[in-house]
Amino acid sequence: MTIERIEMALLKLPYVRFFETSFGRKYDRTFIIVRVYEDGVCGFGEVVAEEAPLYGGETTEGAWHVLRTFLIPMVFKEKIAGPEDFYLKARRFRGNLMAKAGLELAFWDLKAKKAGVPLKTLYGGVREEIEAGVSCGIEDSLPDLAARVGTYLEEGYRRVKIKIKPGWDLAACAAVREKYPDILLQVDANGAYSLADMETLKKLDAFNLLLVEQPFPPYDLWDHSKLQKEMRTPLCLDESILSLDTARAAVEMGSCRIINIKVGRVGGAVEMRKIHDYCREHGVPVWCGGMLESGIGRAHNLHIATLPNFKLPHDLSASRRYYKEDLIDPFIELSGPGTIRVPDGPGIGVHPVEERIRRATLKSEVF
Ligand code: OSB
Ligand code: MG
Repeated sequence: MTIERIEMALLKLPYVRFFETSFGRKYDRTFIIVRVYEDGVCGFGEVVAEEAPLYGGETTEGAWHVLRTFLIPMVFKEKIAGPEDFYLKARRFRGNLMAKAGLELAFWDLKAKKAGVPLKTLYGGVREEIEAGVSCGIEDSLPDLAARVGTYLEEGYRRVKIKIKPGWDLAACAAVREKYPDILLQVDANGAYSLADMETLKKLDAFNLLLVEQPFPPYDLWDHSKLQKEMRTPLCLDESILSLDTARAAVEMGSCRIINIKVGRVGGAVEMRKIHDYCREHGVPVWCGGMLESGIGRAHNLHIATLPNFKLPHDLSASRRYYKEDLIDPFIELSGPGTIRVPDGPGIGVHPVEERIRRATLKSEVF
């Protein structure tokens, strides 16, 4: 491969509705779209870093700096031949996993488009349809939360995740369970608790949850292992799992029984597959998390979720759950009750609409 051109754009898109987590309430998302060109074919990637370093340590402006100063010059100087080659050569730079993933994913899309196959074929995906799920933010009141869950169920979702934080946990679960005793339900704390909250967290066992996601901060693998021993409900790690090595440490320590894989968080699809394969060999199911991506990042996630050990419903919802004007044509929709059909065209299989990208662009740069 000889890459002719790389483009980066910083975009801002308003959410259809605010999204509140234990980090706070957000009304829009700022993110980077990366385009890689070869022989007139364009591969698209999305960098999932957010404006503020709350979920992880990276930021959009930091990722922009790392891409333009280190990763993109490396691609041209070292004649990067494809995604695996990029992965190996980019390892000399520490961290900055979201920046690396955005560019690596553009290489994957390009490679699949040039081969004329859907991206899932390169990954070894095994299904045409994936199990959708919806992530439900913190609301102003418990009745608002129950109503919001009801709306998503009417739209066809079968699995609901609710965000929790100290003071919005047991009562939130009770409010949802009272109205919907049988739905597939799970919770996500985004690291808002500590061992001092053990007694509250243990009470989550009463709500028949699929899993409890990331109760403690990212680096507290050991404390997660102590909590898991005390709980019947499986713990699932998100922020803590940054690589195959952290996944292996978490599984060996008993810090979780399920892993949420986000391709951006782990630095790209090569590392994603290593984690996937390790978990498969050790009987640890995984599922695909989301970062409220645009249709470009979400299409990438759909292909990833076709791998065999992606066994629980994902944080993958229809375009209209996130953005009024998603960047892609056609929009991603539920294809049946609680499922999404994976696009079967070449690469990610969806068409980013140039005009919509341009309208949302804050700045761009061509290399
Ligand atoms: O922790 O899973 C998370 C969104 C932004 C940052 C972190 C998380 C989330 C979500 C949304 O829960 C999942 C989605 O994209 O639907
Ligand atoms: Mg999470």
